[in-house]
Amino acid sequence: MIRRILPIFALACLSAAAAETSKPNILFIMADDVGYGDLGCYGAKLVKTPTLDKLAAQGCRFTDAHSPAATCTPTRRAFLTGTYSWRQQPGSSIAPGDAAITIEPGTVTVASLLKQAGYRTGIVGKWHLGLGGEGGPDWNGDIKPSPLDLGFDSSFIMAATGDRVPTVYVDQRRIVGLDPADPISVSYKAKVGTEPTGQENPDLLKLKHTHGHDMTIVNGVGRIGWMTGGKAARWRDEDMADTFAKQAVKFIEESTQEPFFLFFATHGIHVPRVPNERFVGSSTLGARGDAIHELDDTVSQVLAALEKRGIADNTLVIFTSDNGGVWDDGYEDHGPADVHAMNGALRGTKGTLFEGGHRVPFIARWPGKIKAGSENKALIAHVDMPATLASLTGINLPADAAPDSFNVLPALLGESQTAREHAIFHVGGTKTPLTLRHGNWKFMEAGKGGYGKAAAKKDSGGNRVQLYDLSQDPAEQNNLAEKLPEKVQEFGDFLRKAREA
Ligand code: NG6
Ligand code: CA
Repeated sequence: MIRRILPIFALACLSAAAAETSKPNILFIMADDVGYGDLGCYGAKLVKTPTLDKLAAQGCRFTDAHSPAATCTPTRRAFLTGTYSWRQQPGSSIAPGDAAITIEPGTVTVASLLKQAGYRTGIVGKWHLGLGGEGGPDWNGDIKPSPLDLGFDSSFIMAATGDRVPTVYVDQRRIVGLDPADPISVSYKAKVGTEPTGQENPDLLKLKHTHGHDMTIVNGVGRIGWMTGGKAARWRDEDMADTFAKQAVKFIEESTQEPFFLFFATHGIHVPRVPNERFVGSSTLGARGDAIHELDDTVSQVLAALEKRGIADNTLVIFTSDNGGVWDDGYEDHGPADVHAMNGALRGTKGTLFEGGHRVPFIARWPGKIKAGSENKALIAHVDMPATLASLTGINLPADAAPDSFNVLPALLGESQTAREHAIFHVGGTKTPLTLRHGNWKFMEAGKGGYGKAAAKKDSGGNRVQLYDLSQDPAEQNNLAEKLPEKVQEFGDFLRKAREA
């Protein structure tokens, strides 16, 4: 597959990196829907992100790092498995909240590799990769398979997203605080129980939806999907960021015997954006801006736990986002439009093939190993983490594992300003158009793509073949496809071959 036809320079990188192995703690923070322009250190002026700006000042800020997809589930699947999610179902598109597990137990993951390297492995936060066997999870019993069957020793998660039922946390294999006398039932097909819904009882909503999200109301917010029961176990959205931060801190505090790997997947700043009371009104950008402030605070709580244990110098911290920024993703929780360039100067949003859909902030700090205040232009993607972290920790990837994962360790450590020569992205699905980055070229297949409002506006990237030269045209304004048919042919062939690999 693709890794086996790596250009020579990348093979050279593999051997260089393999020589330099060590076992720092690894804290991988994946935020949700944070755009390329959403942080102070990436140019934001109207929100304040002092913790993340300091993290960047103490480490490296990547300017061409990508989520493998422009939505959540396929990005996370690719990050964990090192396989592009457009290659296979399930898990190539946004998963419903009651989906069965989308990664087959036993698959090599970044967690299973690090476990093999002697790490204590944990996940805290948003999972959104399905749970349970065929037919989905048994919400009232042991939830299996789960992250615990994919290389994680410890797991405190929400099943999907804040806007999807069931609105509960899962600790190891059980729903937290579930009263057996009030079992949960969940459906994505039809209403269950008699609880109010956004569609039938809009007067009960404290946060209005703009599209979708009109099913069961929990905590004054209409959700995707219906649920009933489990009253005592339901979360309060306002406490979610703190709940996850506390669990991340607990994991760090308890990991004293071995080095740890923590996949900390914040829900911030995904919809519904319902930040804690102490952040409400803290920005001039409405709930979306307030949620960015809350996210910065979440990161500060977790970084403080490293300091408290005196292990910050021996911890590789990565902060990134699972896809680009989006303004209205279904609720009136965004504030004024057009005053904050959430994806910087990039075109497109979450759910599109343009750079704004998948070029994301990526900050890496490892004191003494990664130069403070540095910047790196290398093309890298989350799908590279299995090969990269395996190399860092001296683990050999099995031949058939993580086929799309490149070892980008030299770039991560600042020894190189190049990494991948090419990378492929999609929005979601296996039959939707792909987009290719090849050096500074950006090529998009024709066809229906995109999601939500972006698709409705036909600004999703699909529908026609597009070719941009990002070195001259970083905002993808000047489509060169008609002028350069030979490039269109070359890159079209490249993607056709990649699909067959
Ligand atoms: C969409 C939702 C959107 C968000 C997204 C998943 C509607 C109308 N839109 O289907 O609100 O939940 O799925 O986001 O329901 S992601 O970041 O987890 O991929
Ligand atoms: Ca997301």
